[in-house]
Amino acid sequence: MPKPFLPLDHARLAPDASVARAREFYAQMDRRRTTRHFSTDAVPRELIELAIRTAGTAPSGAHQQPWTFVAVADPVLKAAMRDAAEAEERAFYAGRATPEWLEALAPLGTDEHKPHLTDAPWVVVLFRQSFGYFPDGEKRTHFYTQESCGIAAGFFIAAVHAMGLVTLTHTPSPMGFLGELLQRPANEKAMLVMPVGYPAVDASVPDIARKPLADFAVWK
Ligand code: IYR
Repeated sequence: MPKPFLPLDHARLAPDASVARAREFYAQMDRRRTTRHFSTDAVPRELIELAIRTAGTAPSGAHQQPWTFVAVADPVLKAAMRDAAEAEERAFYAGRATPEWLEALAPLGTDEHKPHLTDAPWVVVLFRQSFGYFPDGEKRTHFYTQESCGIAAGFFIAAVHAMGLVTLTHTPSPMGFLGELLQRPANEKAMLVMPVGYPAVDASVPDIARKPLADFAVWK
């Protein structure tokens, strides 16, 4: 039996109010920067919960919501994640990465040291549920999980920024160690590691600019 539909809860804005809100939101998002330098200052769990709730409002393929956010505050676990990530990254920077890849990363100043994994008070790991289960335990195919989790990650990042915190989309590679350390089931694949916290007092960012609109928007 299909579920009944409900009326959409929507308040139409006057056109000038739309423009004002759009400008404000854009200006706020345009101030977001990725920094690798985190303060060790504590962040209340409620804020992380709100960011995860916000991520969970993302649209998803067949509304399957194929994501699991694991929020890690335990210093022992964070240290274990850092050790494992740095071991993989050492192999990456010392040979696994192609020269082209290393050249592309050079302006960002990344290397095998991942202090943010222990400095940030929270490390949130996004797992993609590549498939799910029906209530009777039968395997359930999930659709468009990469796209769905990518959108959810975007909402998470926007929520973190809106609350005055910073995050970093860290992609240790390969990520298999995360499922093991965090004891996730086989249907969950680690996708993104996002330390969350305040920036360090002396946090810096690379001197890079965003593309002009004309380079990424096409009008027909
Ligand atoms: N996973 C490595 C390398 C890396 C790759 C990309 I693409 C980046 O945008 C940044 C880093 C690391 O985390 O250092």
